[in-house]
Amino acid sequence: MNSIDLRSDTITLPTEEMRRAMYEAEVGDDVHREDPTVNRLEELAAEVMGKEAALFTTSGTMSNLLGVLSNTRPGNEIILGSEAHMLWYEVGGASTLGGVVIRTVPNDEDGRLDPTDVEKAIRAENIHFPTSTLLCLENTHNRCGGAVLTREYTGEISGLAHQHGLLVHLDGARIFNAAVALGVPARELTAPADTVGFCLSKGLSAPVGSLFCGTKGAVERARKWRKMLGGGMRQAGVIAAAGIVAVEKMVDRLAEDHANARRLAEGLAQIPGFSVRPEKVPTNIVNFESPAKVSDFVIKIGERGVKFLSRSGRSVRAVTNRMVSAEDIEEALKRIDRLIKEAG
Ligand code: TLP
Repeated sequence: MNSIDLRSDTITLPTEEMRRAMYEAEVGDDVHREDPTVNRLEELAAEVMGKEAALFTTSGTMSNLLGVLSNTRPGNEIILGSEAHMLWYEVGGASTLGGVVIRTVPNDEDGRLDPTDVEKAIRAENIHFPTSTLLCLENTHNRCGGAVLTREYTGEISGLAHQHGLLVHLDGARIFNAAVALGVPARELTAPADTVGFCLSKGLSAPVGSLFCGTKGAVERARKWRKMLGGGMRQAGVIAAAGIVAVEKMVDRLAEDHANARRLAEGLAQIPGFSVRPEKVPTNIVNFESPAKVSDFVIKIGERGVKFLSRSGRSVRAVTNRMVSAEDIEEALKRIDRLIKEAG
C-alpha cells in the first residue's frame, strides 16, 4: 500500500535536476559573500519579487522574523491577522526576539484584514502607547485554506498602512501559488509590500531555504540579524543551487497541485459526513471537517496510508504537493470512502 502524504507541501523531495545542480554547484564562503551560487539565487529572487535585494535564509520562519527585526525596534507594535502563520506557528519569535507587541485584527475566511479594523488598530500618538510600525500580510494564507490576496487588495491595505507611516511585510511563503492561481507575475503581488519572504522548500520542492527580499537597506539590516541568529551559512551554494532550479523550473507545476486540491475537495464533498467547500480551494490547501461518526479520522486513515494534519477537533488539513499525483488523489478518496462505509 503506497503512502499518500497530504500533511504538507514541505514534505516534497528535491528533483533529480536539483540534486545534479547541488552536486555541481560552485561554492564559497557566503558570510564573506563569496558563494557565487548563493549570490545568483539572491539576484534571481530580488528580480522575481521586484525588490532591490534578497537574502538567502534557512526557513520561512527566519524570513518572517527578519521582516520584524529589520523593520521595527523593541517596544514597537506590529499588526497581524488573527490567523497569521507568524502568530500561530513561529514560536512567538517576533515578541521574544524582536521585543515587539503583537496586535491582532480578525482575518476573514479569504485571508484578508478589514481596512477599517486595521485603521482602528493603528495607534495614535500618545505617551502611553507603543508605536505601530509594521503590518504583516500572508499570501497565500495557510490557515485560511490557501486563500489568495489579489494585487488590488494588497495595494489597498498596504496603501492604508503606508499612509499611517507603517511598513508592510508580506509572508509570501506560498506567493508563487497565489501568482499561478491569479495568472499574474509574483512581483505584481509583492509590489505594495516593503519586505517579503518566500519559500523554496514547499510546492517548489527544494530541500531547504527561503528568501527575504526588500530594499538594499532592509536586506543589509537583515543580513546582520541573520548572522546573530546563527543563520550565516558558509558553502550554502550547495543548497542554493536547488533553489535556483526551484525558482526557474518549478513554478508552473504548482497548477497541478491546485487541480489536485480542487479534485480532492470535490471528492470529499461526495462522501457522506464530510464538510468542505470546493469553491473555497483556490490553491493547494484543503481545510475540511471529518465526519463525527469517525473519531480520530486522521489516525484511522493514516493507518491506511493517507496522511493528513489534524487541526482541531474534527477539522483537518490536506496540502497537495509534487509527491502526490492525480491518481493518488483518486486512490486516497477510495480509501476514505471505504473507511467511512466500514464505520457504518
Ligand atoms: N508552514 C508549515 C507549518 O509551519 C505549519 C506548513 O506545513 O504549512 N509562512 C507560512 C504561510 C507557512 O505556511 C510556513 C510553513 C512558514 C511561513 C514557515 O516556513 P518554514 O517551515 O520554512 O519555517
